Amino acid sequence: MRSVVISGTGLFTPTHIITNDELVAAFNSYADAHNDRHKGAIERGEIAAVPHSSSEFIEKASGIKRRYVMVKDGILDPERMMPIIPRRDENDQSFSAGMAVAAAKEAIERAGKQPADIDLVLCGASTSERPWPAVAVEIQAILGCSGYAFDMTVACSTATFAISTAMDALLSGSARCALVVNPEFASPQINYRDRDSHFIFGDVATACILELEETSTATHRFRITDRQLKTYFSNNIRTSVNFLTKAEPDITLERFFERDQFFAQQGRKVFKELLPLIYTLIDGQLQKERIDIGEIKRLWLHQANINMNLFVIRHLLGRDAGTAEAPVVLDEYANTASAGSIIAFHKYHDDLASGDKGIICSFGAGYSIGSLIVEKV
Ligand code: CO8
Repeated sequence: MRSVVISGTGLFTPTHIITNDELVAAFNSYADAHNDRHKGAIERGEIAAVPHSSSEFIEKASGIKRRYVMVKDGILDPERMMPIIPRRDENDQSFSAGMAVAAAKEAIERAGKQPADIDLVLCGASTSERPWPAVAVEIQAILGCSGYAFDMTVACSTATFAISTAMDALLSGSARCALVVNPEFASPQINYRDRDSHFIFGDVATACILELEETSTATHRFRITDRQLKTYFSNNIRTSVNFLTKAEPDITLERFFERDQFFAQQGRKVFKELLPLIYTLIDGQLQKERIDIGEIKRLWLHQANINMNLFVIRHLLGRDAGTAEAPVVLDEYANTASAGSIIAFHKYHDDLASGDKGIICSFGAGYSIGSLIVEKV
C-alpha cells in the first residue's frame, strides 16, 4: 500500500516579543484608568471594577512566559489595547501570505523540492485575513506552485486536519506534492482588555510538505501511519466575528469592541470537557493500531496550556514526561492555535532514528481533535 510522508517542515517566527510583564503592566494601567473613570458607578455597585492581571497567574495557569507578534505597536498602549495595523492595498501581499511563504520556503528546502513540484497548497489557520480570494491561492502565486490551492479552518486543529486532507489528495492521485501552511496571525483577534484571555495567543507560521513516500528523498521523513479526526460541537471556545455584524440593526463602533467580537472561552469548561475526549481518542487510536504507548518516542502535543498537556501525558504514560519526550514551545510562543503541535514537531524531530514512532496531536475549538501517528522512515 502506498504511504504518505511529511518530508519537510518550516517555521516563521515574527521578530517582536511581548513578555508577560509587559502585557500585565499595560493591562493594569488600562484597568486603573477604567476604574478611575467609572469610580462613581463602581462605588454605587452599577459596574464591577476591573481587577489586576498578574504574570505569576499567567505562567502558573498556562505555562506561557512570552509570545511573538507581527505588530507590537498599540498592543501595550493602555488607551488602545490593540495593534496598529495600517490597511494593506489590495495589490500588496497579505500578512498571512507573507508569514506562510517564509515558513514554506524552509519546508520546501528541507524536503529537497522546488516550488513548481507542489501542485496543492492548503492554507489553514484559525482566523483568516479575508474570505476570498483564498490566501492559499495568493501563496501559490507568490511561490510559483502549480495545481490548485484552497483555505480551510478547523480552529486549533486546522493543521492536522489539513495534513489529513492533503493525504487524501495524494492517495487519490489528485495531487503529487502538497504544501500545508498555517499562518496564525492571532494577535489582532485577542481582547487585550479581557483579563481572562489577554495573554493566551501569539503569532507564528508553520509549513509542511507532504508527498508519497516513493517520491521523497529528504533525510528526515515521517510516514503517517494513522490519522484520527474528531469533532464535537461546543460554544465554549468561540468568536462571533462575522460579516453579519455590520448589518445588525443597532450597530455601533462600540459593538465591534464587545467580548463576542474577539476570541472568548470558558477555560475551565474547556479543560474539563476536552481532556477526556483527547485521551480517549489517542487510547483508541493506539489500540486500533496495536501500538503500545511504550513504543511512542515523542508526543508533539497541541500547545495551548501546559497543565492540559501534563494531564494528557500522565493519562497516556502513567507518569510525567521530560521535554525531550513531550516538547514544550508554548512558554516561548504562547498558544499559536493550529501551529503549536507543528512548531514542536519542526523543532524536535531531527534526532529520531528510523523506525521511531511519535504522535502529533492538536485539540481546540469546535471542539476538534486531530491525531497523527508518524514513523520515521
Ligand atoms: N491574572 C490574575 N488572575 C486571573 C487572571 C489573570 N490574568 N485571569 C483569571 N484570573 C483569576 C480568576 O478571576 C479566578 O479567580 P477566582 O478563583 O477568585 O474566581 C482565578 O484566577 C482562576 O481563574 P480560571 O479558573 O479562569 O483559571 P484557570 O486555571 O482555568 O486558567 C486558562 C485559565 C489558562 C484560560 C485555562 O482555563 C486554559 O487554558 N484552559 C484551556 C483553554 C484551551 O486550551 N483553549 C484552547 C483554545 S485555542 C483554540 O481552540 C483556537 C481558537 C481559535 C484561536 C483564534 C486566534 C485568536
